Amino acid sequence: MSIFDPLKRVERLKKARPGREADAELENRIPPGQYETKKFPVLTYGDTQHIKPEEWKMHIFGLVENPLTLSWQELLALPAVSIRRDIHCVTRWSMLDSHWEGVLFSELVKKVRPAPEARFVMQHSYGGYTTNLPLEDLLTEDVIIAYQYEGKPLDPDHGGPVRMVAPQLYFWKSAKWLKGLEFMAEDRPGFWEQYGYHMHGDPWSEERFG
Ligand SMILES: Nc1nc2c(c(=O)[nH]1)N[C@H]1C(S)=C(S)[C@@H](COP(=O)(O)O)O[C@H]1N2
Ligand SMILES: [Mo]
Repeated sequence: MSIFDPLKRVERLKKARPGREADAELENRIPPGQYETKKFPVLTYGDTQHIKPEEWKMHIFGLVENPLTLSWQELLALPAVSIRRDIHCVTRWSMLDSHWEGVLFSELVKKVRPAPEARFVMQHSYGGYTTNLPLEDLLTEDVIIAYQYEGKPLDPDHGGPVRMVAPQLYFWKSAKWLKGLEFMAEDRPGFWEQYGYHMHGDPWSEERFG
């Protein structure tokens, strides 16, 4: 495990100011308080997980009519989509035009059929990380369960073999090494949310904490 105390990390982050000003031309692309990075940082609390694709499984459970366990082969057999989107980390970096390939979350939703009372989803990762978000936010056309980044298999550091990519929210809402999607009626805080991160996390309205 990491030597950093999550609570201390959150306290430090709350005090931090943007290190640099965002480029004025990028005003419509870079949310307030963010700056652009060209390289793709790795942000993991704890250890990188090393999961072989043939051992990877994902359980979709909770308030669904048809709970499902997906293998790597089954995931790859579903229709693939690619997205090109900007991503924003609450530690203030934004990376533009990242290119991902995977399966639309809404494709999986069609298979499991959420119960009418399901309104939130908890993402569960290998290694124990969790993060929660409203089901509504996951149903947009560019939220994918990703297995490729820039045309290559997803590196373990970035969550390979399979991670969530929900680019419209701060990137902590996109679990790496995804192994479970739990449909819930009530919202419940995930890992960082328990230490004060926002339950929703929209970067445009700076839903960082609270
Ligand atoms: N399982 C897991 N998923 C995670 C994290 C983590 O520590 N563990 N960190 C989150 C945070 S804070 C961010 S910004 C992104 C970082 O993804 P990256 O390392 O590919 O840049 O992953 C998110 N998903
Ligand atoms: Mo982050």
